[in-house]
Amino acid sequence: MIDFNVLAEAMGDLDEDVMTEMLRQVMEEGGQKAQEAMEACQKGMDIVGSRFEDGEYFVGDLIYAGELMTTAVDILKDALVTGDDSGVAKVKMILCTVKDDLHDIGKNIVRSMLEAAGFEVLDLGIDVPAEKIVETAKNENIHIIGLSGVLTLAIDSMKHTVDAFREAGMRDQVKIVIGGAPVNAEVCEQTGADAWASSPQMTIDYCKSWAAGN
Ligand code: B12
Repeated sequence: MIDFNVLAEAMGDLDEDVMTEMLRQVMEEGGQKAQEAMEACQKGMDIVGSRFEDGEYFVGDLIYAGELMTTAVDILKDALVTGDDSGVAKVKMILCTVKDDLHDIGKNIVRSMLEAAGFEVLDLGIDVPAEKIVETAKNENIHIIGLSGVLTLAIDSMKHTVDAFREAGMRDQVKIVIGGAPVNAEVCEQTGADAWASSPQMTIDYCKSWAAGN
């Protein structure tokens, strides 16, 4: 029986040994609890964030936490994606972290999951200005855009990106999904995005429905 509170604490304590051992156990037991394990790791990241705010952890600890999260996803990946990839293969989409934000762990997780679900993901990286996203969508004829950001500042950049599509006369040709820690329904409305998602699976569901023309 896996105690997910212990897993969250192990991530918060940056205890790689306990964390990887518990994640391997999840996979050895068939992987059905992979999503719960992922959520526990994210709770652990919140613990890391609070300790950073309290001055107990430093930027080096944040970087190490990021590496641990990437390890966690590598272990759980095969069990995290559900559903088939029919109808999605070769549908191209853009994914990036918006301007002024350098966080990419969540984005990379979402990219891995979208690729595993069959999408061709054009990852524009981090700190990406609105103009570059619009230009790429235009040049590559892409209609699905995923914007990631974890800083509060990122919300302005997301809004700016949605506005840039409108100003380019392309707003009704693209579907935009936003995600990242500060994103919720209110932020979605505020930015004018089409949807928001808090997990890779939610993101996949939106993108699949748009790829199918809905
Ligand atoms: C790791 C980390 C870093 C690492 C990032 C490494 C990297 N390669 O990404 C480093 C050390 C570089 C870093 C730097 C900084 N950080 Co930092 N960081 C974090 C930390 C601990 C974890 C973030 C993370 O990766 N979470 C795990 C991922 C998996 O979660 P996620 O991004 O939310 O992604 C999930 C969902 O949101 C969703 N999702 C994500 N993207 C997308 C996209 C789409 C389209 C969709 C649909 C869904 C989706 O799916 C993902 C998987 O489930 C957070 C604390 C926290 N609790 O979030 C602070 C945090 C975000 N950082 C913070 C700060 C202040 C900073 C710095 C300013 C610190 C400094 N003084 O230098 C700099 C900022 C640099 C910049 N301009 O961006 C603050 C932000 C405060 C704020 N409200 O703006 C936080 C909240 C810490 C804190 N509590 O103070 N950080």
